Parts: sequence; C-alpha cells; structure tokens
Amino acid sequence: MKKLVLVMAMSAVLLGACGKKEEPVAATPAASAPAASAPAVTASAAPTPAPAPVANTEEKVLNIYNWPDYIPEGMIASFEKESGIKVNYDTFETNEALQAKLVAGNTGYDIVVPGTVFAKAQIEGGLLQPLDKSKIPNLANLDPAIMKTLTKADPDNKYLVPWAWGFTTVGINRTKAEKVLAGMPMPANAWDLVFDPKYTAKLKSCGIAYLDSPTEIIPVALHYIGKDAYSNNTADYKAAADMLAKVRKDVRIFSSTMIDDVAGGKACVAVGWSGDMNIAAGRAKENGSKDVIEALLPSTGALIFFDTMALTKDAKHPNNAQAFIDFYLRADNAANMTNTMNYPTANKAAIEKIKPEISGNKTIFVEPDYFSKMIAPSSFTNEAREAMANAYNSFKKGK
Ligand code: SPD
Repeated sequence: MKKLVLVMAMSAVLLGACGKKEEPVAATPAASAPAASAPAVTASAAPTPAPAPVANTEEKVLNIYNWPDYIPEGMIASFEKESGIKVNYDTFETNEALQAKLVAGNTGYDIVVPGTVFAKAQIEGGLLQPLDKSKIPNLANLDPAIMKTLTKADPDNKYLVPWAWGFTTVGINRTKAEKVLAGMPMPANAWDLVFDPKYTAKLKSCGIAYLDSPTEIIPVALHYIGKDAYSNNTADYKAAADMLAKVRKDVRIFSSTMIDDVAGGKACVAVGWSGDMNIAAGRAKENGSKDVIEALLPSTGALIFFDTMALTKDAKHPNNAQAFIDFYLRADNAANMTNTMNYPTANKAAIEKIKPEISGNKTIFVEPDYFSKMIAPSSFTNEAREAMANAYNSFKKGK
C-alpha cells in the first residue's frame, strides 16, 4: 500500500515538474480513454473476425544499443533462453555518440535508447520508426502520468518506451571531500562543489570528475548560473563557458563511465547521474571501502532525464525488438532493473516489487517536496546543440 501511495505521489509530482508548460493530464489511463479516432461501427456491419496471429519469420537475432551499466546481469540471457533470439548488446556513452550513429544510418541496431532530449529531433528527422503497439501488450504496465510527460518528445506515444529515468546531479565521496575541505563547511548548494572555484581549488586534490558530453555539462552549468538549462540564447552559452573556464584547471577526469572512478576513490566529487552515483556507493562497500559515497540533492534542483527504447528506422528485426520490449516491460523485469541499477522505472506494475532499501532511498525515489525543484527535460534545437558543443569544446581545451 505504501508503495502504491509512493508511485501515485511520484507520478503526480513528476508530472507537475515535467509538464509545467503542458495541459493537465486526464485522470484516466490512456488505455481506458475513449478512442476518439476509432471508426464508427454501423449496425449493419458484420463482426470482423480477429486476424490470425502472424508468425514471426525474422531471423532469430536482435541488436540492442544501450547505455552502460543499465541492465541487470542475466536479463539478456534469460530473454535469449525464453525466446531463442540471439541478442547482440552494445553500449554507447553519450547521446551525441548515439545521435552520430543514427544520422550516419545503417546502424545495424534494432533497439536504441536515446534520452528524450535527443529523441524528439530523432523522431522528427525520421531516424526512428513507430512501434506496433499490438505486439507490446505490457505497455499497459506503464505509468500513464509518465507516458504523458513523454508526449513532449513523442506526441502520441508512438515511438518511445521508457527504459528508466533519473537525474544529473553531484556525487560525493563525503569521507574524502571532508578531509580535503579541512573544516570548510559544505555549501548549501551542492553544485558549488563542482562549479565554485572556492571549493574546486581544494577538491581537486581528491579528484573532480565531469560527465564527458556537451549536453550533460552545459545544461547544468546554465542552470547553475541562473539561466534556462535548455536555453536557445547563444549569449547564455558564452556565460556558461565563462563560468566553467574558472574551474577548468581543477577538473581531472572527463568520463561518462565514472562509477569505478568514484567507487575506487579517484574522484571525490562528480557531475554524474543519480543511479550511477548510487551504484558507485554500493560498489565501494562491496570492495570493502568504508568511505561514504552519495548522490546529492542540490538545493537549486537537479536535471531530470528519461531514457527511452525506440526502433531504428531501418531495424531489420522489429518483431524481435518488440518481443524484447514486451519482455522488459514485465513487472518483474522492470523491478529487477530498478533494484539492481538504482534508476526508477516508469513501470507502475513493478513498483510493488521494488526493494524497500531502493524505494526508501531518497536519491532514487526522490520525495515529492524535492521534485518541485527538479528541472524538467526539454529538447535542444540544432543551433543550441552547436552552441553547446562550441562552449564545451572550448571549456575542455581550456581556451
Ligand atoms: N548507467 C546508465 C546511465 C544512463 C544515463 N543516461 C543519461 C542521459 C542523461 N542525459
């Protein structure tokens, strides 16, 4: 019961945070809403027999391209065993890398997992193909409130199925950071730890890590300086680059796979993803470290993201891909992802299967009060992406 209340509150708040500029959501799930576009049935029409199920004649292969550290061990093997489909599973580290593959074409992948901030343009650019929802009955397990937030990127929920969501934030090895701060109080706003030279000058000695991508670092930098994280104003990008230039010399690690850097003590503060910071905390413990590692909840908020499964426009195995999506959407599988990867699922049916230590972790299932501070995802125009890339490259080069 407590978990049901939790998911309802989460959905409501998430929607509030992410749907500020949108229409209010209908209270009924999409599945039970009247089908406005359904053809009218006339009294004289004979009942149409249900079509016979069509056999899946595709070769038994599926090619998936996902983020690293995002799938529970054994999940692919169990899908392969059950379906007889051989899965080739590769990973990419940034939305930019996935975008470049999709634009080049002939990716060879059937399922890709873009963040919604990129997926909107990918849908508009014809890089993805719509799903055949009749092949994915477990779509019914998804939280309608979250699906409504995804309509910002995918207006009719035709292309995207949520894999997980999370937020970009500050991670800390409190034990090591406090030591080098030597009595200097922790800032009220955790973003100061990674963006204010007063802190970075000290923390550099225990290691500062940043995600290695323009569209990860520039939006949080914009937010830190009080600008729209998804600004379309190129002057804002110059301001973000100026702020970042002041801390450049203190940043040691640029990586989008920083779990081991944080867990192993190479970085004591990081701009990273919530779930990865929680994985790092767990991994450090498993390795016998006594250091306290945490994902922080900055007082000014963090940036929410949604990562979503989609079919590439030239997927050779769409039926196998939809079979996998349906498998992933089973409550047990979605719960297993959240329980092991520390990212919340959008699968409402899975919520009651989430372990108490995960559902009770406020940096995974963020409390409603904090949600109101979260920055909702938006999308980038091509011009904004270019301005971001320029700002980021000059920052990284130190010029
Ligand atoms: N280890 C899984 C990381 C998933 C990160 N996706 C983040 C996209 C943020 N824009």
